[in-house]
Amino acid sequence: MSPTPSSCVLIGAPIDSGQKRPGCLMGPAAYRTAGIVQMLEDLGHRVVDRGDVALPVLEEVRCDNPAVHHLAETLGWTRVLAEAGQAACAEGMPVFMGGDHSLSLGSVAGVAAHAQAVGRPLFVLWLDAHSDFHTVMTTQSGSLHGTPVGYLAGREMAPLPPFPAPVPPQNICLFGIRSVDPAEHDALQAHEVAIHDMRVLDEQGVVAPLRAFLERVAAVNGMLHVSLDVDFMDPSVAPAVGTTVPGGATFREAHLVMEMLHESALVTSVDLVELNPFLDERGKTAHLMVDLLASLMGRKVFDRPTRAYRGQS
Ligand code: 6HN
Ligand code: MN
Ligand code: MN
Ligand code: MN
Repeated sequence: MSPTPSSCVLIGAPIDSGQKRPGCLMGPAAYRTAGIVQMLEDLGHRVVDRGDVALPVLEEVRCDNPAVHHLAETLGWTRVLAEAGQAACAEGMPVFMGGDHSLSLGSVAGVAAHAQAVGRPLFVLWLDAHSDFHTVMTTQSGSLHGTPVGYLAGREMAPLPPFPAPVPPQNICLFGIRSVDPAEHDALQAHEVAIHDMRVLDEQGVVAPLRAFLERVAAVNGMLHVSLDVDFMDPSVAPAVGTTVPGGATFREAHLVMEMLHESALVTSVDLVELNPFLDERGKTAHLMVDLLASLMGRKVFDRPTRAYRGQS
C-alpha cells in the first residue's frame, strides 16, 4: 500500500459564480491566512502553491433553463480547473481551495482525465449536506454548485463539455446528506450512487459506512477524490457557509472521517469548498477546514498503523 502522497499541490479557485451569495471567492486567501501551507509542511509534506487560477476569456453560451445564472463564468472556471487539476495530478496530490462547489465541475474532470490516462478507476467521496446531483436543466435555483455530482456521474450537462471518463455511480459515495431536491431524489433513485445520508450516520456512526466504501476503493487499487463541503458539518461548528443545514456532522465526526481517510492511504485529491469567509466568526470555519485537512494529511495525537483495507471484507 502506498503511503499518503507527500507532495501537495495547492490550487486556489476563487469562484463565486456557482451560487448567488458573494464571498466564496475569498476562500483561497482565508485558507492561506489560516496557515494551510505551514500546516502541511509541519506534517512533513512538500508543498507547491500554484496560486489562484484566473478566469479565461469567456465564450458566449446559451441554455434553455432561464433560471441558470453565470453559466459562461462557470464554464470558464471549469475549463481552467480541469487543465490545472490534470497537470497537478502528475506532480502530487492536488488540493483545490475554493470557491463554491461548482469548482468540482472542473477539479473532478481534471482528476478523472488523469485517472483514465493512468488506467486506474476513480472513486469520489462527497462530504456534503446536499447531493449536488442536478443537471443544468433540472436546477431550480439556477446555481451550478448544485450540479457537480450529476456532471461527474455522466448526466447530460450541455453546454458543458462531456465529462471525461464519467465515474460509475457505484464509485460515488454521498456521505452526510440531509437536503435533497425532488428532481435530485428521482434521479438518484435511477442511479446506483452509494448514499449514506445523515440518518444512516445517526444509526451507524461514520466508521462502518466509511470503512465499507474504503474497502471497495482499495480492492481495485482505485484513486479517491474527496470533496469536502463546509456544510457537511453542523452550522454550530462551521458557520461560514451560505447553505447551512442543521443536523450535520459534529466536530469529532468530521475529524474521525479525516483520520480514517489518512489511515487508508487511498486519497489522491481533495476539494475544500463553499467556505464563505465573509460569514465566518473570527476565522473559526477557515481554521476548522485547515485542521480537517491536517487530520486527513496525518496529524494525530498518537501514531496508529496504516489500516490494510485491501483484502478485508
Ligand atoms: N452545494 N439543492 C440546492 C440547489 O440550489 O440546487 C442546494 C445546492 C447546494 C450546493 O452544496 O454545494
Ligand atoms: Mn456541495
Ligand atoms: Mn452543500
Ligand atoms: Mn488552527
